[in-house]
Amino acid sequence: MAKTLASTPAADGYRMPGEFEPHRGCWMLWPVRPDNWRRGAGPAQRAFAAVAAAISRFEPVTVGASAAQYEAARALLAPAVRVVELSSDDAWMRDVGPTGVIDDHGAVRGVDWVFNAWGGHHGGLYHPWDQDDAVARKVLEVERLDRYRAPMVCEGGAIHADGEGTLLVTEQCLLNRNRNPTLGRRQIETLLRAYTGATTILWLGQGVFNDETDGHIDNLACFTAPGEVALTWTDNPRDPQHAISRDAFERLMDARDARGRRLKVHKLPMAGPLRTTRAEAAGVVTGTGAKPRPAGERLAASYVNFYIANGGVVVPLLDARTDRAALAKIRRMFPGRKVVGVPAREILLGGGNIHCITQQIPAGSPRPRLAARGRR
Ligand code: KQY
Repeated sequence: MAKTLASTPAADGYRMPGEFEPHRGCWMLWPVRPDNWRRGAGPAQRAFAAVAAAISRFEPVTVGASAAQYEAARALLAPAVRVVELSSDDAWMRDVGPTGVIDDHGAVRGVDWVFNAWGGHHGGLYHPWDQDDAVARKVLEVERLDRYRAPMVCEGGAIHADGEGTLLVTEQCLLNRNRNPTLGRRQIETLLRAYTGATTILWLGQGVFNDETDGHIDNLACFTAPGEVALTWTDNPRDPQHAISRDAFERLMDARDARGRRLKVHKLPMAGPLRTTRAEAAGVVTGTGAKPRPAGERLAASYVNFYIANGGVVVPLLDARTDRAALAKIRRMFPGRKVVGVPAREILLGGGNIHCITQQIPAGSPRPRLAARGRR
């Protein structure tokens, strides 16, 4: 049985690695909710299957599906993709899955953050969310990895690590009263350090305009390597995203990471602006209490929401006018990795993108020191 540990990753010598470090594999969930995914989630399921197939070219992929959806998921997913029965309230594995942490001896453990559907009863996106909150623990059990239950609300999409002691976050999300109303900035920093092993927290301000997660960092900016950050960008001063990205750029240019380095920032132009069409909105069931998805709403489309796999990068294709330029830029950011685009509008319509629906498990083993001792 995977153990739940009472200590913290930092106290035990564990750190959150960069996503560009080696992975054991990737986990996803199967989308179903008809009040989030149009036309009974069929188009989204095909998009998720394409993402899983793309990632499985680089590393093992596991998809969790409910008992009722198991056969449908198995039929649509590529044979290389493992399907396991796993209950959830929706399909955002980045946020409900575990954050992997590793030590210097190759041991892996997982952090299980408290999840409240991006805001609980104060702006959260659906209710209930108890099955989502149980996902990280179940994934760690399947992976035979010991677990830390962090005493704070957080989501995997709210933190990006460089693996060398620096964490990138946004104030809009992590200081939001709908996450941890009794904790101030200093207390949140203390918990982030304890549960990710980071020593330096770099705070950006707002996330991508109209991002329903209260501004997750994973839609705005991410580390592409230690000392290097990709940032969603627009040159259009009339776009509300312009001031957000400019503020983030200035903070990044002023920052020093945990090793004292200045950051190199890669500006990645945005798609669109993109909006939900009338036909798309009409396909979503309303009146359940989940966040409505009206026609005309601006979508928080960002090419930064890519997944870095072993030897590859899987990038959302969002807009025929900008996809080619975005792919070319991302190829320059990741020399030595194969960059693959996957059509992702259907994922975007549900409120996130490829990074939001995936969660890597770092490479390593559950308890290598014990295993080594056993062999002697
Ligand atoms: O940004 C993410 N990591 C998740 C997006 C969740 C959207 C829920 N509708």
